[in-house]
Amino acid sequence: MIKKPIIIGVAGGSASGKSSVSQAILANFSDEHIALIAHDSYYKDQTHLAFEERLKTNYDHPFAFDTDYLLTQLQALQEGKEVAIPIYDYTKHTRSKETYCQNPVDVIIVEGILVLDDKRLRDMMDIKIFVDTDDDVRIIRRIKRDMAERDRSLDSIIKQYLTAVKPMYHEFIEPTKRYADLIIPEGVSNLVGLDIINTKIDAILKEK
Ligand code: UZR
Ligand code: MG
Repeated sequence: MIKKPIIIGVAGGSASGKSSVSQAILANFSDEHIALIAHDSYYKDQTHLAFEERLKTNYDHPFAFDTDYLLTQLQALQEGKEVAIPIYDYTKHTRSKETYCQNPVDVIIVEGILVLDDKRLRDMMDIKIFVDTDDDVRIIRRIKRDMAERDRSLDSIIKQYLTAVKPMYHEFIEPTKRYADLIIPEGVSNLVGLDIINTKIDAILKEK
């Protein structure tokens, strides 16, 4: 393992293609060299709240995340320690009892809607990426994904989109585009953008 890992931030609106862009970077390395850490894993533990109460949480607001915990675990990885990362359960809207073990690696991708919002996180990143996908494409993808994978009804997705996802995108997520080194339109279908990212990662790895 090299001395200090490279940290790459991948931000963007919900269903913009952050996870797919991250996977495309991941595919170039073997598992022991690279890790994908989702900010979503650090949604605050809401186990003490009743399910109905959890539905009222604004998950698109910076307050919904335990970013201090993410920072602590990233620092531990930088120091060469392994960490137990929480696993979030979207169907229950809270942290599950399980964690997974992450070993120190050379490249860490930190992915999530608000990873460019916190200055401390930004300062740890070597490359900051914002995946920029049109709102209509994102809502269509979100409906498909949340019905298939997150156990939601069409009505609940639309309601959540209009009351939280859309306004919070404009208030908190879209403004972080200014901090990005690279803005990648259309996510994973942008092969030139992906190529530039991978070339830059290789260059940083060679420098270290
Ligand atoms: P991505 N989210 C939930 O719907 N429920 C939760 O318990 C936790 C998060 C949603 C969140 C956000 N918002 O838009 C999305 N809402 O997960 C972020 N409303 O995940 O970037 O993969 O779309
Ligand atoms: Mg995602």
